[in-house]
Amino acid sequence: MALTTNQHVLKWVDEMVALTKPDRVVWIDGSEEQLEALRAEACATGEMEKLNEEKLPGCYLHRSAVNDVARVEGRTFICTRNKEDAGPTNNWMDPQETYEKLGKLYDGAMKGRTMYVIPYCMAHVGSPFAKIGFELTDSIYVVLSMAIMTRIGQEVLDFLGDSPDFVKGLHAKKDLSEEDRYIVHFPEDNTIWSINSGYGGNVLLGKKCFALRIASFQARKEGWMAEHMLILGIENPEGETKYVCAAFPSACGKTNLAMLIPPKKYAEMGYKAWCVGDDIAWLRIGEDGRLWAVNPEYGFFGVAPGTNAKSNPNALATTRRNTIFTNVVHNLEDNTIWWEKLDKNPPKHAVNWKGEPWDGSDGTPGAHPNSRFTAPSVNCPCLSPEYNNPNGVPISAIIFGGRRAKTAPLVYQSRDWAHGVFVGSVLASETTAAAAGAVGVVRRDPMAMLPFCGYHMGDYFGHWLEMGEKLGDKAPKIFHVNWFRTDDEGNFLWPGFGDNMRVLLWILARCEGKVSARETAIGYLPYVKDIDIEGLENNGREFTHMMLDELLTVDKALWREDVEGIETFYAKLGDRLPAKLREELETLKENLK
Ligand code: GTP
Ligand code: SPV
Ligand code: MN
Repeated sequence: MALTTNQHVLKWVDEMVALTKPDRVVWIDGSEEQLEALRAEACATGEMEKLNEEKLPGCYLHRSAVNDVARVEGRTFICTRNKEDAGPTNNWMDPQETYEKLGKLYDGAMKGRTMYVIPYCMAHVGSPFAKIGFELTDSIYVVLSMAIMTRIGQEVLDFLGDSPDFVKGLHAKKDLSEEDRYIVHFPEDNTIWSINSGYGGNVLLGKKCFALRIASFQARKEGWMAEHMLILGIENPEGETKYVCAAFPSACGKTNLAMLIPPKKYAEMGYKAWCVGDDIAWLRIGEDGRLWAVNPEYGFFGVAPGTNAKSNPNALATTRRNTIFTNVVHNLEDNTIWWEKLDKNPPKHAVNWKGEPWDGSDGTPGAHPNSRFTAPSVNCPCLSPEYNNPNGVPISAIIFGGRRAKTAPLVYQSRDWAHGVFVGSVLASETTAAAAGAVGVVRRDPMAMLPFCGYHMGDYFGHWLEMGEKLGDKAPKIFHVNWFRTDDEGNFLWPGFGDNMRVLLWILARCEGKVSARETAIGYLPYVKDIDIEGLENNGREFTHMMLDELLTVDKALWREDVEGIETFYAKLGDRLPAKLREELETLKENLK
């Protein structure tokens, strides 16, 4: 039975039912009884497996199809009426033609299946940031994942009332055909159509599809920002907390930084780190003129491999209850799970992510490199007390970062907002397993939004510049970090993880004008003495000032090579590239002479 009398919603649901022809329609009210019944059903059909209730209470295992394990950027489209508005970095199709073409794929796609109607809210229900969406799906895995990742159910419908202001998402698993897989966005119609996938960012439509692609489009129109950013609070021993946002591309360390544990020395001094969000930030200018951020999500969809008691104990703790694991190893010895680098003891009697018997002896990874956990935010031991503040948290610094074996130093600061926008716009990083395709190829990923910006990238940069003008001297300071510099053998030169706190403290000291810096061709870099390396080790060796010095060098020859890449990228954006950024590029070239 429908749970709303909103005619806009009912009419649309009727149309989608007529199109996809499910046997049944079930409205998700968000109640625990309903979700529990769905869990039981998914276990009965084999869609999920219940894990050891004592060791992992409320946890389930799911395996996606082996040809469906990551976002598919080549199959992701932005369908604006005018092709130019999607811009050269997005795939585009004509909206009318796409409705017709995909309409044929959806026709009868839910025959013999159940359509679930999920009302969900991104950001806190009733807050100034809140936006409502519906996802129609024929996957219980999606329903249960959305119930973790977003605020769902009756309270959302009550908040929507009779308003027509909601995002219409349609997802059908169909037959998981790769050729007919489409993740399609119609930003001018607030509509998302996803078909032939059952995996994460392709099908949890509140996440990348709504909270970034559709929301970035809305944000430009409405004067706010939707960004691929974590939000982290650092509390000093005096009890004051400063917040930073950081945009790193997929699988480049957002969840890890967001749940950072301060090194022992700092913890003893009284420093604390608080996680507000690990993937997406919605930012608005507050009444005080500062930039405020909320995490629109309600859970974490985190990378499993590499998560362990040393690298990220908070993330690990977050996954110990009420979590869905996707494509990890199933440890049959005690009906638990495992993934690479969880510990040094792969289970002897296990099933790999493909569902095959596995014991780790043949050298193949047991968990898919993009295997994930879907865990409720409330589980996180370092969840910020401000997480539920509907007004969000004020942001002191914005940090861009990528995976760069060379070129980018450990940290540098932009000269001002416009230069910071330039730094973000030329962000480059090695590709990862989070998206289908080659791994380890350096590509430009502006603001970590290349796969997620719902409109023309040149206009997006323009929007950033405009936000800076509005913020004026209250604008956050903009930085760039790189935890991933390597030596010639490919070893990381920086210990990373919790020790990234040492870099954050320099960043915050800069924001407060408490530390000087040296001006270089690319921006302000720390003096070696200003980053605390006391007690620091890397790869089992003491970390020295010489090592830090190397991480803080700017190799002009490498940077000149980088400039060529920037020029190629900028040329692609044509005349929608703001003149200001072209000037910044000229300044960089001048500085590198
Ligand atoms: P998405 O969820 O795809 O957006 O990824 P993310 O940006 O949240 O990345 P995540 O924190 O899950 O980290 C991805 C990978 O990077 C994991 O394998 C981590 O172990 C590794 N990683 C994270 N932080 C660091 C770091 O400081 N140093 C090094 N060397 N590796 C790191
Ligand atoms: C990412 O790829 O940036 C993710 C995972 O956070 S997904 O939700 O699949 O996009
Ligand atoms: Mn992400």
